[in-house]
Amino acid sequence: MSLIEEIRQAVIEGQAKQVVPKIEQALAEGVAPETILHDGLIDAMQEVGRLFEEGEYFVPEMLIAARAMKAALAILQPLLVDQGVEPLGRIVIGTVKGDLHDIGKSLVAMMLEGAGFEVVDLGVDVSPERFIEELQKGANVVAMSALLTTTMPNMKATIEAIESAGLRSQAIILVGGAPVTQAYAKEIGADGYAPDASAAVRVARQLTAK
Ligand code: B1M
Repeated sequence: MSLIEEIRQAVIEGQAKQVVPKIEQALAEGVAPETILHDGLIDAMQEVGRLFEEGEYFVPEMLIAARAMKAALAILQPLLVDQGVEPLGRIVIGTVKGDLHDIGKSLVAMMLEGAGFEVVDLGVDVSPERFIEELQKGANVVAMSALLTTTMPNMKATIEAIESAGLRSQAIILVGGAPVTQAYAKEIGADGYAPDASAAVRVARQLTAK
């Protein structure tokens, strides 16, 4: 089994203590952090989702795998971000109300920060009011993540609340997350959509440069 496959397997099995030294070994052997992230970690979470769908995994197994993934991300974080770039804008990011998935959102936050944005990460289960508070404190981009089809409508509710607060013209709104699509982003009146963390950086750069 290749080292990447071992890392992938350890995340699927939720073995955080094994993942960390294996990643350190892979890095020492010259494997690119991006390869570890995509082929080892993100791929492992896809498999965890598949096992959950097929009834082989339940919520506790998903949680344990998520913990291993987070331990792995903590090692990769300093290696994945560019250093010393001028702040490009202030982004408030969060997973929308009712939704507790934080890995994808945290990855997007980490990449945006690395690309030179100032990032305020509100975490998960974020109400429209919390996003609005940060806009009032000077954020100019609202980045929302949703992983559940049942919580996607809270992106729309947040945009409507921002409109009602009279802040829509000051806010660039970016959305993403596994069930979210470009068409959905357009339908709810978001300014941008990104399918993954690297695309989120590209789209945020394009929108803030306008
Ligand atoms: Co949940 N879960 N989960 N879960 N979980 C999914 C999302 C699911 C697809 C699994 C499945 O059925 N195959 C399914 C959703 C079905 C649906 O709605 N269509 C599901 C379910 C049903 C649930 C519960 C309802 C289960 C239950 O209780 N019966 C429950 C809901 C809890 C809640 O939120 N209220 C639940 C709970 C959990 C755990 C807490 C156990 C755990 C989360 C732990 C944590 O985050 N700390 C968990 C996990 C781990 C998953 C899976 C397995 C993995 C998610 C993940 O971390 N992926 C997931 C299955 C899957 O995704 N294949 C699943 C890795 C991550 C890097 O990818 O988050 O997609 P992702 O982020 C990507 C892109 O989407 C994008 O960039 C990221 C990086 O490339 N992106 C953005 C994300 N946000 C973005 C924002 C942007 C731009 C891009 O701009 C702002």
